[in-house]
Amino acid sequence: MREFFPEVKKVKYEGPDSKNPLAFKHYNPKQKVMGKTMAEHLRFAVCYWHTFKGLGADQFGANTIVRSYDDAADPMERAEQTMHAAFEFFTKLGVDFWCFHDRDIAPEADTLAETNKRLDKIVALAKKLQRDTGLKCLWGTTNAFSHPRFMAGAGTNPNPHVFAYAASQIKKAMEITKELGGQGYVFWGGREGYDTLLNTDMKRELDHLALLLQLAVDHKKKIGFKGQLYIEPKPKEPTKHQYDFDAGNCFAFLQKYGLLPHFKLNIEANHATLAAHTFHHELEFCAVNGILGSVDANRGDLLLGWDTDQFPTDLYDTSLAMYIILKAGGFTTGGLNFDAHVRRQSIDNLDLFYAHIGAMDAFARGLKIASKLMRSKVFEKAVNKRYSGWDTDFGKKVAAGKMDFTKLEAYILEKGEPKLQSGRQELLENILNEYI
Ligand code: XUL
Ligand code: CO
Repeated sequence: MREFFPEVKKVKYEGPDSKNPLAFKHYNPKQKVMGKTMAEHLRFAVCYWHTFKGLGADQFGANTIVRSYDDAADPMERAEQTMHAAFEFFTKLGVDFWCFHDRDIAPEADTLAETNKRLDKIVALAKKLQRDTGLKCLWGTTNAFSHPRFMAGAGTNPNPHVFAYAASQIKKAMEITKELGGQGYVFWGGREGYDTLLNTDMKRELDHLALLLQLAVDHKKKIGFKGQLYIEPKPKEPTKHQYDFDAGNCFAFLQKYGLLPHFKLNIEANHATLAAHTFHHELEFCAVNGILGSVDANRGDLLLGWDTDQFPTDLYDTSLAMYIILKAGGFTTGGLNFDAHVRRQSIDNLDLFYAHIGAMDAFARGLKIASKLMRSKVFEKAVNKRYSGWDTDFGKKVAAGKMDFTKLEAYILEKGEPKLQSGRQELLENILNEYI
């Protein structure tokens, strides 16, 4: 078999003192942390689109990256080579999962029937490679946003013909995800939003989006697909306003349309920051509402302010994210998918490895730090103390709704001003630094 990444044999754990840039310093897959191995906690996935199909192009210039698997003239031969290269990469890096869009793995043909035949061929190859390597599919998804037919949206398109096309694509993508044993299926509403309200019927678009998701739920049942469905919130890009703006928005939408029992969220760090939230805010919102599903692990750049999809390296982010994930009981079907791409100037194969190794180490450190926070209960104790008034007889009575306005007023008339307490933010931030 042709080797596409000959520069690297197998990335190994060498410990924090290693100076080898192609070794893990912190991610030791078999090391136990709070009763589970690091691999079981972190469930790392490589994404197909950025890692193998992203070749450095941006709005201002063409591809900068040349990959050896991309050299065949025939598009299907290219797709097959890319699949082989991908599994070589997954194996050398040592991740357990991968994620894909339908259109990443097989190029579109002239008709849907031909396109689906191409997909079947590639999926058979991927299935064989999964068997050979032990790799698993974390989730699949549909690209219903790149093709010009979807310029005005998929489910929210003003034209029902396009709605039907999107449905047909999702149908097939769910079927191949099932075929690959996918543990989940993601809906990212690529162009499910609007550029101007002057040409938009918002009510209809929201109803149609919900209908598309309901039809997907029905089809899932029909084919016996057991994976978890996720919605991935994002506030903008490519449209000015995306309907799945943030976790709060998705939660309200899912409740309104009775879809909540069928969906969890896939939280992407850079989407959180685009919505003017922190990554851990979005995770916490999901955790407290029981909709924390999976994570697209990346980061943005606050100075650039667009969806730069950089590899996560910030230990504050990874520690706080893992803290919330551990508090919520850890991943079940979800995991950490690196929805991130190397920079336009990072043109070497080695850069792909450095990027993933750094990100995996950053989350491994985050996991270790989070487990220490869990064990010491340092923040849990501080939070409990801050709310301890609610554990008194009076607090319990108020929380249970047993004190109406008149009784609350009588309480104040008798007791007067409350005693003020410090929020201790600076101290808590200092304590977090000690753990990091
Ligand atoms: C786009 C994005 C997508 C989804 C899958 O910003 O994050 O790659 O994760 O369609
Ligand atoms: Co994403």
